[in-house]
Amino acid sequence: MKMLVTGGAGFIGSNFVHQSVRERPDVEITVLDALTYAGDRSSLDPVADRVRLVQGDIADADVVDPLVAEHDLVVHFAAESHNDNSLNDPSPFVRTNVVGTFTLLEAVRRHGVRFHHISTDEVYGDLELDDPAKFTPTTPYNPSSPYSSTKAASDLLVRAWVRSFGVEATLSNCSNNYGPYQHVEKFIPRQVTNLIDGVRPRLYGAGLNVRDWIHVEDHNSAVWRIIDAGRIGETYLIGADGETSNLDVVRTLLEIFGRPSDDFDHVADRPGHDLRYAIDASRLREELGWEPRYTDFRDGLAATVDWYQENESWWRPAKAGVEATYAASGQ
Ligand code: NAD
Ligand code: TDX
Repeated sequence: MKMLVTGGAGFIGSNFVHQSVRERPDVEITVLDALTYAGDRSSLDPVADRVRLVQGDIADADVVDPLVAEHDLVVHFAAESHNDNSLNDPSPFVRTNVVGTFTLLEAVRRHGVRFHHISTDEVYGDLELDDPAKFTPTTPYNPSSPYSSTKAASDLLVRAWVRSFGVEATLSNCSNNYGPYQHVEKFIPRQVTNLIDGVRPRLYGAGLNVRDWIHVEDHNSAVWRIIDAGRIGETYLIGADGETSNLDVVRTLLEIFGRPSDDFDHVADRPGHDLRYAIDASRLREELGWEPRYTDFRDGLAATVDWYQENESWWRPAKAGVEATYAASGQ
């Protein structure tokens, strides 16, 4: 099988490529990635001999169409992915997340190629802290940020291309991922690399916001279950019952680094900051028999800390610039 992975030089996409090389020796892999600030060619170094990397924009039909035509399956990770950036400049989010997904859909439609669309739980908006409900595949869409609204738009395009044109697509909406190769702009790598540098972690607002953390390897094993056995046109929510407040994440990191539990700073909150995300993954677990492997969040975090300690050359070049941008917004 020939598989095209968009965004395969980013955080989740590169982990997906590594996992696929390990576990699917029969799959030929091409990565299509624009290598924006968030994409890093070196994230694919360990598998470079097994993967073809094409640098290109998913919104450019002249690049996308002939490449899609050569493949049997497209797994679509490429996106502008950071909420804070989307508040500073939404424009690349509309282009990549909406126009890029549209461009890919037109190509898979033309060439009859199977498509899997990677999306986020943020399309459902947020929940109150004490709400017993979790997101399910029928929760109404209610995105808050430019990032999540463009992801919501992309999901709706995929659903419409399935219904109107018979495109063979599945969708998955996952909760917050953590693990190796995540950009230092994101919450966990930012705090881990701050702690390595002897800088106090930075919590937005009171830090009571809850995210439903899942290890990136578990996200990607679920994506493969859906590709293998998911029903065409269906949406699967991916989550591993990992609800944790930002404050508790920071306290756990401080404990791993042997620092006092109050050794952090509160900084300016994110405008429109979603309060809580929580995933009900029962369709994935019951229909497709998927189970997460990383069930102990502290162990997964400690392994992630080890990875950032051992791979400073990977993250160091981006660190100062990211911190300068945060400093300009009081964060
Ligand atoms: P990331 O920002 O680390 O990686 C995105 C990749 O896409 C980068 O390699 C970048 O170069 C590439 N890219 C950006 N614009 C492009 C374009 N126009 N053409 C081609 N390539 C382009 O993001 P991530 O965290 O790995 O997220 C991957 C996918 O998973 C996204 O669709 C995101 O919405 C979704 N998702 C992420 C999370 C999370 O916690 N990070 C959770 C749920 C869903
Ligand atoms: O320095 C920080 N301090 C802080 O308290 C940063 C960078 C973040 N935060 C908070 C904001 C969020 O409540 O931590 C939480 C997580 O923040 P991010 O890592 O920016 O993730 P989030 O906005 O929740 O979105 C992530 O999960 C869903 C990914 O970036 C998205 O791509 C994915 O769709």
